[in-house]
Amino acid sequence: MSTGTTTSSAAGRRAAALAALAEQTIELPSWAFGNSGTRFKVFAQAGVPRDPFEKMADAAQVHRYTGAAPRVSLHIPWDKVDDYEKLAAHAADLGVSIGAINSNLFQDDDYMLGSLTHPDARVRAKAVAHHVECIDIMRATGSRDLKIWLPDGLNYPGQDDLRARQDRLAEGLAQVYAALDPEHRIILEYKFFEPAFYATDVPDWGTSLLHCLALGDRAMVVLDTGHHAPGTNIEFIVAQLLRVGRLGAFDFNSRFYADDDLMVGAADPFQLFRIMNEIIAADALRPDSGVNFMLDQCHNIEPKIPAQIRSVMNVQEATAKALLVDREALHEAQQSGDVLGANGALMDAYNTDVRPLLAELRESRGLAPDPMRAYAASGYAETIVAERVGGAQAGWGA
Ligand code: PSV
Ligand code: MN
Repeated sequence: MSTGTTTSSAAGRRAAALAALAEQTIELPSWAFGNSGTRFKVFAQAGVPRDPFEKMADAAQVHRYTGAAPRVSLHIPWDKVDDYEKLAAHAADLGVSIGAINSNLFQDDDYMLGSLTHPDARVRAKAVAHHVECIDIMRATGSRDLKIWLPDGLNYPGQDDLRARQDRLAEGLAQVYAALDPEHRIILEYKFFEPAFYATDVPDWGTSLLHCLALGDRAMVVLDTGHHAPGTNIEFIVAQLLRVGRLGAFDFNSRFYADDDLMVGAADPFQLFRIMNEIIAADALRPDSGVNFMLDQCHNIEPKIPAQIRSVMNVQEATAKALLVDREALHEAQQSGDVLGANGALMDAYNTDVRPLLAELRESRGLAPDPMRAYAASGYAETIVAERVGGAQAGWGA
């Protein structure tokens, strides 16, 4: 990144921020475009895709107006198709590519008591085989990341042996890891509760990291921002995982109470800024840093394509603010014990209105300055409502 200006001046930081933002990419989840809801109700929306090909078309709209969302994660079996090369070619025609492949171990009756941790070896073998199938899909689609989130856990003390489940998990993960190609990675997500309420088998970053360390260099932790107890200092976890080179990806979303899967930056934009501040401080925004910035969201009551556009913009805004932090002033204040000065350096950046900067970035790349307005004016929403009549809409379980 050569800006020709030093980052010690405000103009230099602005120029450097523009250059870094131009390279930033955010991966979209295919399931954000399907119908979703809570355990109380899934609301169907008109125009929702009926298959993964239509999901790609909707995701491509988000990329078209933001210029920052060129990859789409798939969830298997939700996104099962007969011909994955054809799906990848369709994505490429639309200007996007296939990102992470998510295994799904939470919607098969066999997995009621666990998948890779299940007491029955037959069920564990089935879970491993599902991952091998996902790896084949990675080969056909050119995907790098196999994202694993296990719903495994216990509802009652004594229900199963906590330690034996960790051993079974380690064994199953090792089998999956052995099936990867050299360019592939496992990214292992943690979550402190739900669907299990007493004990989850991968509840926290420490457990995920321990399994990743045992597996090898190509196993990394996924941090889903909605998967922590209220009040958790998430940016500390980010800093710690970056220190040891094991932050593989984010699943960005917002939460007010549990794993709400709301739009990232909607509940706590300051937390998102603090997270991105750790990313920038560790120089981990670079496309080759190994951190995959993904969304994992569901739009239950709001229209899905603009909600994804808004989410990408929210990540860009938090990133822009973090890029504008005067790191020299911050460092100096930290070194000299100037508590208020250090805090002020962060708050000055956080309180900057970066929307003009991002509008300038978009215009310099031939995009409309306001992606939300440009999408609304495009008529795409009306077209899909008119055209997507009949068939079964995609959704959880579809
Ligand atoms: C689990 O809550 C999770 O965060 C995992 O990433 C799943 O794949 C995803 O949600 C489904 O939305
Ligand atoms: Mn997630």
